[in-house]
Amino acid sequence: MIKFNSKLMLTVIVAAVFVALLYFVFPEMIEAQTEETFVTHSGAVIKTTGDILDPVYLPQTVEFDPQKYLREFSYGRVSTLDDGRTLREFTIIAEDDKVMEISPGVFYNVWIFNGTVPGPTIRATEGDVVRVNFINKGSKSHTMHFHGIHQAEMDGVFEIVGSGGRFTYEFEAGPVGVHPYHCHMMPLEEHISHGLYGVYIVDPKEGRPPADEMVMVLNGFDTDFDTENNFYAANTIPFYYQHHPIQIKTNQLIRVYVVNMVEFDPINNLHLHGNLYNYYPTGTDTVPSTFTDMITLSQTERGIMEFEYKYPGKYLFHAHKVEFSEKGWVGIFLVKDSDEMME
Ligand SMILES: [Cu+2]
Repeated sequence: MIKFNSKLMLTVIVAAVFVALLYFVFPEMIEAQTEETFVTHSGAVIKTTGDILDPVYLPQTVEFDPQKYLREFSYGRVSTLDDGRTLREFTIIAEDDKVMEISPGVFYNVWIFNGTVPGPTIRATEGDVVRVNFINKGSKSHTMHFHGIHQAEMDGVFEIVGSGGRFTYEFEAGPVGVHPYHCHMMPLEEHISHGLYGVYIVDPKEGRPPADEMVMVLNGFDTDFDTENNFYAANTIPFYYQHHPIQIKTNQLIRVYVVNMVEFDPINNLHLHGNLYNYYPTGTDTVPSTFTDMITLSQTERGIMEFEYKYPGKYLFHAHKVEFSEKGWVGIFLVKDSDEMME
């Protein structure tokens, strides 16, 4: 039999109660000063330093910075052809053996174009010649299939590029708009869901009005291979832009090129808080088709959103398919007064 020392027990209980009471008397001494509070879409209150919830980017994994990707455009190596047209040359390397930390502690074998998911945002002006030197460094066959207008042999479907192979895609940029590119090997679902996709923007010759431009690829990851996504995001890392709000200015035209690359789920959508946007489906027209705060996109459907915020503050944007936003597809625009912004 164990004999309890009642005097010792009483001392322990008194000490424990005293420590617990301290929390109510001096809560600021116990709570970390760096914490921020977020309210999730379901109303749960989450405290986080932000950084803790991001993947840790171990050295052996793919490094991807959603903040950098957001506003990074690749215009290629530019030269002028004999006929006066602009040639834009890109080199794209496919790999399929890398591991990325999708969410803290969750590692997934990503298949990548130029080292990241999504691959680089390729940008050209209507009528330019786009030349893509494609190198397959993967163990499987891969291709690049661009949405847009081009010759059949440049479609990246029947011209299979085996492991170690190369292919040069060349076509005239068009039509104006925002298009996806992706691998088109079978099983297609597998090659896309592992991450072989990116955005291809064709600007009109006359350009678009100046704006703070950004790219959002809506994607998801099926990390347990049951053909259902476990994570959703705008630009790969779940909840990233909630923990690191996208800073924009009041009365500044914002242009978002949005592309839905989610596999397995037939639809996705995008809802903006405290505002509405002009929406250009596929970006092929210069006149918006609608002024709304909510669009629904099927697989590879895409478009351009344009809006300005009148009032400063924090505004959510997210999938109104609530399951997707609860699993990571949610972000915040932090709108600052134009004169407060440091440039
Ligand atoms: Cu592939």
